[in-house]
Amino acid sequence: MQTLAASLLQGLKAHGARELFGIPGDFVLAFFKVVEESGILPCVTLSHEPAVGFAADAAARYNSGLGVAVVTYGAGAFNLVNAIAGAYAERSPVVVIAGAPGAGERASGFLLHHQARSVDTQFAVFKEITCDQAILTDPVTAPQEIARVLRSARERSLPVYIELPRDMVDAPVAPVPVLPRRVADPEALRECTDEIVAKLAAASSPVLMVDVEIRRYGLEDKIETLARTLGVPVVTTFMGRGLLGSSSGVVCGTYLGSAGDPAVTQLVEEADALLLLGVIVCDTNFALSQKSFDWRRTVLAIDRTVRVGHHVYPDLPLEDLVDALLARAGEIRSVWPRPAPPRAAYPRGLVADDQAITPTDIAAAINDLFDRHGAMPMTSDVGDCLFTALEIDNTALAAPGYYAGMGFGVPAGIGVAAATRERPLILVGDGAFQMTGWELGNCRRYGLDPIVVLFNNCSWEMLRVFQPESQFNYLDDWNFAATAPALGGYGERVATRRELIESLERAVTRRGRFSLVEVMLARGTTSRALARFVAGFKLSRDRAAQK
Ligand code: TPW
Ligand code: MG
Repeated sequence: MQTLAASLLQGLKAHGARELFGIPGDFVLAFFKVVEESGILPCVTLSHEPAVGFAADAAARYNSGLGVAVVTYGAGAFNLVNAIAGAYAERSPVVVIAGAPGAGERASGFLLHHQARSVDTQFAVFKEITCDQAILTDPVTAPQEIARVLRSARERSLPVYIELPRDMVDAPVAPVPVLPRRVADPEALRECTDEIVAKLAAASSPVLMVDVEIRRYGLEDKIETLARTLGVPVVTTFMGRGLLGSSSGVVCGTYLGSAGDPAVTQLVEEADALLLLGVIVCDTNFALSQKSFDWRRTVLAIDRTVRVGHHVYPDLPLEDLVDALLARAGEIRSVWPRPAPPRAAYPRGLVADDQAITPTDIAAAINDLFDRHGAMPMTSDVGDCLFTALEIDNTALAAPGYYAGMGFGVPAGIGVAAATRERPLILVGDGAFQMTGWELGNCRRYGLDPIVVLFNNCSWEMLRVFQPESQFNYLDDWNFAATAPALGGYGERVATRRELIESLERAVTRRGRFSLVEVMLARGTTSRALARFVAGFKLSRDRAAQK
């Protein structure tokens, strides 16, 4: 027997969690005490719960494992809702551990502080944005409940919710078991694989498109082998940008319909068999498509369900499907007659002159930086920085390309730094930085030193592209670089290409504190991808409105 708090922490660790992110409060103080004193998992505290959620989400994405967010009841947990909604949408397995009133308090008849409507309103809200939940009120069943919920998080790669009433922290309980993963029914798997193999064998121009689930389930190496064995061209979705980044050149590019690289768009839209592995079928991934899906030519595997043409196979995990396809790859014609398209050429070789900076210049400067010093793991916020990331080499990236929650970039980068101990490069706009940039103030005490490239156009530029007539999209010029020293970092404001190159170089060579490179951009200077994306998005919205 050990305490429930210790059992929960050991259980999290046994299920692959490597650290916690959180903010304490009185309903979770006793649990935080166990966290600190037991040392079972390290804990990073941040300043505002949205950042806790983003950091835990990014840690899960980078580790292909569980992220953990620990918050107090009500005021803390409700602050986490948006980040968990985003993690749900983008299939990131974040475990929410929320403090709650103890049994005696629940029965007291008082409204409790931090309570919204009923005592269980918090649970009801999280039920909507998590795939499994447990309220740990019974020491006998708690270990099994925790095990079930953590298995759900891993199996479905979605957030889960564990509520820990504060009077339960020290309850003696058994250890948390690790339940085995539920595998595919062998007959269903065989039938499904037969169908896919037949479809591929009959195709003359198949394409493999990958999205985030292949990372969530740790399948990138296998997918690379599959793609090479079959000789099928691979593209990522917009949301899946950065996948297979460490493998040398198996990815042809990122599909973004009319806003993307025309060669990639043509490849996808003219494919006579489209294998979508772990792909979120959402508007940011597909609304800019010139053609609607022809389901007869499409295989879609997502959320433990495989759809082959019009046949649907439930309870069929992607891991099992990929293994089965690998085992059968030899049966499929391995080289299709048409050559793979040239891979996207990314801008490089930025000239150090006194010209003003454009978003493409930032991409070029970062590509050059990576050439000189090696690639860094990246996170990006929403805004033109994310479209600019499409012009940076296809290296590891975590970004909310579908849910599009602003404020993700900086805390996600902190999460990546804490979880991987690698040094991340964070891309963020001025509007998004206004939301969560302050979190950089937490880097110093954890010895984290991310490099932040802040795209300061004094504008909600992406919205201005949608609706140029609106004055509210003009933001003031905050002097972000000047705030960096107060937050324990270095800040430099750059306005010319020479300054940009030199500032990035200084940032890389200086270690131990965060570096903020505040890049001044003229309003109206956007990446080409952003302009084309917004135009295409508006078109598809108007088309949908006319239906
Ligand atoms: C939490 C809506 C999408 S893009 C954008 C807004 C307000 C402007 C971003 O400004 P920023 O970047 O960061 O300066 P840039 O390149 O466009 O200038 N609230 C949330 N999420 C979203 N997506 C919005 C509002 C939005
Ligand atoms: Mg901006």
